[in-house]
Amino acid sequence: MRSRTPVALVAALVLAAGGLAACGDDDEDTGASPPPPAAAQTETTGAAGGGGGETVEVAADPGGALAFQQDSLTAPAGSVTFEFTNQANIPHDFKVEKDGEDVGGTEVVTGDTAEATVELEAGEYTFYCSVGEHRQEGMEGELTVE
Ligand SMILES: [Cu+2]
Repeated sequence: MRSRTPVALVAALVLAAGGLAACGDDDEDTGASPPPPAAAQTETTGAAGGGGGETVEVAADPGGALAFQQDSLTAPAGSVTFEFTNQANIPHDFKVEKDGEDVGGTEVVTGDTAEATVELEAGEYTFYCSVGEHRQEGMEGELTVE
């Protein structure tokens, strides 16, 4: 007389149920800056060979506030391309400064994007908007190059 209890089947179900519970590590939140709202820009990794250099995205407040969406930026030393997005109806640009001297930046754009490639050495920089009083109104931040 053979036992036909489907032991294997029961075991499979138990395993499956157990597996479902095994997710959800608590990731540590880095806190600080709020995530840019739906800046869903897929990074266009220019498949064009060579070129090198990193791309850093930065955006002005799309709602028209005199602010960048980023308080601070980080970039690797070397050739860095800043992709600046200004969806607002107000002209802005993106400038990079070190020790009070401009080292590069984009043209002024309104409802558009602009790019600037800047050679950066490790150190602390400031980025800002050079239009009108925008910088004084808060359109500046820290750029750390490492
Ligand atoms: Cu501005």
